[in-house]
Amino acid sequence: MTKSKWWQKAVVYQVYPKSFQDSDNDGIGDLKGITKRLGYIRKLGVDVIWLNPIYKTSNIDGGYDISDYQAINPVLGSMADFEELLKKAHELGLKVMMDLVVNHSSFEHEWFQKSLAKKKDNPYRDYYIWRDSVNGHEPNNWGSSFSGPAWTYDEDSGQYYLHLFAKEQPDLNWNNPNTRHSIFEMMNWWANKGIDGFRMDVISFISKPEGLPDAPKRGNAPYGNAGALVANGAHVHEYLREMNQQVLSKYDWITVGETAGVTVEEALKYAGLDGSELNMVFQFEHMGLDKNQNPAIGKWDDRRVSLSELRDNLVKWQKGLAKKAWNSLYWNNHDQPRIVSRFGNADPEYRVLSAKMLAALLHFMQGTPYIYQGEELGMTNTNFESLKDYQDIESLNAYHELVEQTKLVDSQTMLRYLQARSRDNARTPMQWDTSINAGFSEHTPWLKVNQNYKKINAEAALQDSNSVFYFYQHLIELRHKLPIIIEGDFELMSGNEKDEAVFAYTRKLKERTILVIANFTAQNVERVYDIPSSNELLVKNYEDDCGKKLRPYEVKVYMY
Ligand code: TEU
Repeated sequence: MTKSKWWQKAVVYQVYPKSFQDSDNDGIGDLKGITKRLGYIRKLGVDVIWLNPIYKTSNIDGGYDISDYQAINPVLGSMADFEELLKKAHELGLKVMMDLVVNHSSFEHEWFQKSLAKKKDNPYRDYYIWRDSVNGHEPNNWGSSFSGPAWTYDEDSGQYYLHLFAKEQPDLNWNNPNTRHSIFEMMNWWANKGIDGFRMDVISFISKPEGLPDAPKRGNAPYGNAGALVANGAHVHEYLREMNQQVLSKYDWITVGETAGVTVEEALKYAGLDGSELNMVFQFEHMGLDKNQNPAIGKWDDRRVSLSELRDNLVKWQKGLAKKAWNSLYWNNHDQPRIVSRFGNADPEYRVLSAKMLAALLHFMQGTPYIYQGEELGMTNTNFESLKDYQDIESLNAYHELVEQTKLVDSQTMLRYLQARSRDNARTPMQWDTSINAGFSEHTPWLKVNQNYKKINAEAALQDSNSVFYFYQHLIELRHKLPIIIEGDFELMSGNEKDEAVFAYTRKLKERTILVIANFTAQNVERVYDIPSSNELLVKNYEDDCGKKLRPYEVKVYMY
């Protein structure tokens, strides 16, 4: 491997601004709140903060509906607050990565407002994707990711516009060179502010297929699955190479594409080590393994993933990108339920053990790790009992579509599915201490605080040397210290391929080996691995080492 780049050695911490820290007691987190907590993030030892969108927004999808790319959402603060945050972060040695949402804008964005006028010489019409109706219907059968059709009719101009997400999120037309130019200009404007990179929202969707044909339906779903058809479109790599030339190549940035529908083959292009497109991508396959077996129901379920399936997938990505492209490593983000509840065990007896096991398993793999706020505390899913507690557009629309319209799921079952998979599980306020609303705000928070905050909070974690927090801190320190974690070759332990309880792999660099052994179950199991005797454990989540016996959720990392 050639000399590693800084972002290959880095660890990223994701902040969902609305839910991190409220500084003005309106119940919504804000930029000043984040600035106030930079010391905490620094203490964890990460290198980069990724901020979910903080721009002016119509606020129907947690800020992923941007109405002005160059203005700050006033609810979160001002441009001066952002500059202060950036300056303080840099003083602490933390880089700041912004969210770039340019598959679509908000319907309130000036470009879309101008686009509405259907005049022959309207230069903005073609910034979005407008089509005539076909036989009095939508131009094709595509469904929106948030339920319903992906097309909305505009009475005044007599055409439909495309929105792969909510109707308030019209898709930008990347086919139009002027659209691309405006986007690149905006990115350069942020570069001048001194930011350190971009996470690019659904960037795999920007090139739509020629002629916009119907998409295959999943089972008896009401609409065609547009995502599958649109992902990795014919021109996406061309557009990203153009972006790279016009913007990215000028800066020493970190860039990560959120690439729903990405395959290993495609990732080799998006995230190739030649640097012609992006640094890395978020793949989604391991987040879809526990989806419903009825494709029409999609992600909604509460079943557990099998270890074999999870391992097969992670190994495929480790091996598939090795020496050719770069992985990102994540268990959580603002769209996913909490990992300790999902792949671990949130029962008080096992919560800390399983959170540590999952952390170690991921952090010794090759790639850049991302930690989502609260993951370092072992925060769990919420247990909202009523639909009224949810705020997320995806969850609410899915409930209406699946329970009320298509009746594919009954209401009790759907409430269980929401508890298991709703995006709101990630978005409940950060748990800082035992004071009112977990120290997030003195005002009632925009989304209910998880009731377990008296036990699970940052203050308690910082006082407990055995906490999940210090475990993550240790993993980050090791990554910064040991090149084998960045560069070592990944290999599954032989015989581990079908093991339903234990995941065991090695990393190797020159004469050195790291061996990771993780028990995914709440049972004692025995496994014998051929390792040199008298080895000190580099990382462990129990006090001692019982040799071949692995206790519930035990993880052991040897280096020899
Ligand atoms: O998510 C893109 C995406 O693929 C989602 O459909 C994701 O799979 C889903 O939320 C999981 O349930 C991005 C953002 O991360 C998300 O928050 C936005 O809502 C979405 O784009 C639209 O901008």
